[in-house]
This record gives sequence, C-alpha cells and structure tokens, in this order.
Amino acid sequence: MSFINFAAREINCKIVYYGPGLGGKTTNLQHVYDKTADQQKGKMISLATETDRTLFFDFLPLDLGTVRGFKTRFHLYTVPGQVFYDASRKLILRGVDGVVFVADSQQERIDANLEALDNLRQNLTAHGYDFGRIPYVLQLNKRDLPNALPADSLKKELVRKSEPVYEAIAFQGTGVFETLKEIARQVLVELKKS
Ligand SMILES: Nc1nc2c(ncn2[C@@H]2O[C@H](COP(=O)(O)OP(=O)(O)OP(=O)(O)O)[C@@H](O)[C@H]2O)c(=O)[nH]1
Ligand SMILES: [Mg+2]
Repeated sequence: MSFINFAAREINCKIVYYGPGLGGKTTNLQHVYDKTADQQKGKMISLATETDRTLFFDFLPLDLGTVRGFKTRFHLYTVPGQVFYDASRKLILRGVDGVVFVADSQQERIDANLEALDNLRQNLTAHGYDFGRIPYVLQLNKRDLPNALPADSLKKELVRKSEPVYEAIAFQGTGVFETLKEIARQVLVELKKS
C-alpha cells in the first residue's frame, strides 16, 4: 500500500525482491545502488550473516522523479531466500506495492524456484493481497551459467499470469534496471488509478 505524505508532497512505494536462496536478489539491489547517483539514493542497509546470506532484509530508498508534483520514493527490499526464514519473508511483504521474483536459471534450482513461488503466493494471501492483481515481474537470473535452462522452459514452469519476463546476469548488471523500471512503471500505473 503506497504511503502518501501530503505535507511533504511525497509518495512512498514498496518493492520487494523475492525468490530462492542465492538467486541474486541482494546482487540486484547492490547493482542499483552502485549505479545510482548519490542525490537519488539513500543508504543501503543490509542485515546479513558472515557468509553474506541475507539474514533479515536489504533496504534501499530511491527517488525516481515526481508524479503530479509529488516526489516518488521507491523503497526496495529483498527477503532472505533461505527456507527457514519464512517469518521474516512474511513480515517484509507487509505493505508491498510490487514484487520482483528473482528466479535462479540453473537446472538444479528449479524446485527451489517453484517452492519460493508457492511461498510468495501463500504469504501474499496471508496479508490479503491478490497475487493475480499485484504489480509483478519475473526475472530469470544467472543466464551466464552453462547449466542455465533455456528461457522458454523456465517460462513454461514459472510464468503465472502473463507477467513481463526479463533475463538477467545480475552481477554484471544485465537486466537489472530493465526489471526495476518495469516494476516501478506498474506500481505507478496502480497509483494513478487510486
Ligand atoms: N554466475 C552468476 N552469479 C550470480 C548472478 N547474480 C548473482 N550471482 C551470485 O550468486 C550469489 C548469491 O547472490 P545473492 O544476491 O547474495 O543472492 P540472494 O538471492 O540475495 O540470496 P539470499 O540472501 O540467501 O536469499 C553471489 O555469489 C552472487 O555474486 C548471475 O547473474 N550469475
Ligand atoms: Mg540476499
């Protein structure tokens, strides 16, 4: 639910990067942070284990211009992908305006992708969101790896509602901003309806 602060003429939107462990969610945010000008971004906050797995979340505030005189600020979050952190994932989805699902293209991660996708739908439902209607983008990450499945077979398994799909190599930055622009666009379309 985007939060509109009339006094400050600000609109705050929340985008959550969801997906299986080690799929590249944190890497997406890191790339956005690295390539965004200082005046457009706030501090990136990461709560991670000593092996760089996300423990609770990553957080990055971004200013992406104005809509009818209101400054639009996007708060990007990632969830921890490891299966046993479900309580955190659920909490982080609270108030979400748009979801990016970062899938791991590797053949051996197909079950992990499907499990994370089911988990996303369950947690959205638990918060009263309709998965069919929430702004949503599917990112197929790790396209550089030799054991990556063909994009078409991944789409067959993972596309749920004719959502836009982007191929990515997050650690090189490929596809990262394309994904972000599309989810931001969808969120703004919803905002203009309300
Ligand atoms: N080969 C390859 N490696 C990648 C790519 N994107 C990310 N990685 C690597 O995959 C590993 C995991 O990336 P993270 O961004 O930490 O994954 P995550 O989804 O945040 O993982 P959790 O926090 O545990 O849920 C890191 O070593 C990244 O450098 C990619 O496109 N290709
Ligand atoms: Mg992470």
